[in-house]
Amino acid sequence: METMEKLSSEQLMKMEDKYGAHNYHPLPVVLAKGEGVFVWDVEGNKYYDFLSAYSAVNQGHCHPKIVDAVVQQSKTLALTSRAFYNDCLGPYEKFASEFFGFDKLLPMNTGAEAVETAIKLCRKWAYEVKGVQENKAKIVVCEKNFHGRTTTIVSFSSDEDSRDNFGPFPGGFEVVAYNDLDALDKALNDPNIAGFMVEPIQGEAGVFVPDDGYLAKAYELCKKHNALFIADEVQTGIARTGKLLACDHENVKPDILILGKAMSGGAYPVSGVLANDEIMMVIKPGQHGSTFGGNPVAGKVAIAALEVVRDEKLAENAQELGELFRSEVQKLIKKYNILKLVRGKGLLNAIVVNDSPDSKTAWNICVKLKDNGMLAKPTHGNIIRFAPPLVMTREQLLDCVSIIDKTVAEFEK
Ligand code: IF1
Repeated sequence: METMEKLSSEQLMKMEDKYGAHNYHPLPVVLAKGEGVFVWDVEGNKYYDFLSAYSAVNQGHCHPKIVDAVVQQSKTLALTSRAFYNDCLGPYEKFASEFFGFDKLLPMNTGAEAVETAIKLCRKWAYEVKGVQENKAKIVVCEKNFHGRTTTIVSFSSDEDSRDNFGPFPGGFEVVAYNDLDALDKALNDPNIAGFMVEPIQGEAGVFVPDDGYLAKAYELCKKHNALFIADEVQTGIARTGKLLACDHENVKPDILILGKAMSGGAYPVSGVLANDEIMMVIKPGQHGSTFGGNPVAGKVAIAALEVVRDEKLAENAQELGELFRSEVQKLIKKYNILKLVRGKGLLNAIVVNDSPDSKTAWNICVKLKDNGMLAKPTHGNIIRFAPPLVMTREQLLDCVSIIDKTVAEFEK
């Protein structure tokens, strides 16, 4: 048995291949250390991280304040379950409710669990408050959505890989085109509709930013039809798009807010839903829960992670550096045929490569970016997502733009 400290990247990749389920196709790099915007592989090569664990590491890798919160609480009291009270949950619930401006928080662990919680909350509100016929509630969702990987959530996915051969599926979802208010209005015009769940920017689909005003008008349509507006901000939230929440760009206050990922800065699985009492209080004791949901470590980590976002002004930084990134990449698009367009908000951006969606070009560019010291990964086909930690400096961002420039030049025919 090889001793752990001597294993090379090659050996570690082979070990994962032999002993791990093949549910991912990672870029061929084995990371061993992270600090701020940087990660290092097993051999000590240094990279800029332009994925941030899919926007979970907004505060930068191993932020000392967040790590300290994990360590201190883990040494004190890690898990009580909700069978008993603990001295961390109330302060966390208060902090998060006030931080985002809602009456209450229902704490969970992963984004998918928070999405499932929002679905249950919305349906229960529909039956007990709106008066929808029992078992007839429907939630409107968007084509090309990504809300997680449970069987209920993938039941309304338009992505075959996410959905196929995982049935039979529960019903209760209507799919409409994203960024299409007429389609939404028609779908909401059904007395059994409980709510509309939407990503303010569709991340996995390829960083699709809807038209200005889409979220605000969608919210208005929900009010018109007495349906709940549910914002899945698991990926777009926590300062990623240049505001605390992507909904803030349009001053939309969701009826149910879903958060995850950077709620903990990537140090620990923390997620949850926020809502006001007329919605949140439909859940009574014993009707929902989770072993780890709202545990003491999660509470302390989340407070630390959110304080970092506030104190280090990460939303403002994301806004400023996002504009810089898109304007610099725009120059590269003029320079290279291989680059088609750049889109995004704040530091959630994507570059679309000028090639067919099933080409390997985007992947090959990412492998070359890796060799040049920068880690990014395609979302689908020819779209590469660029989402660095929000603690990046202007100089570091410009350094990365020059890495993209140098790398893309090698692909210019
Ligand atoms: C994977 C994608 C991103 C999310 C939104 C809920 C969840 C996610 C908007 C569920 C999670 C992750 C999941 C991870 C890769 C990543 C991802 F490529 F899958 F789609 F970011 F775009 N809502 N997204 O983006 O949260 O349960 O994962 O904590 O499954 O491959 P989770």
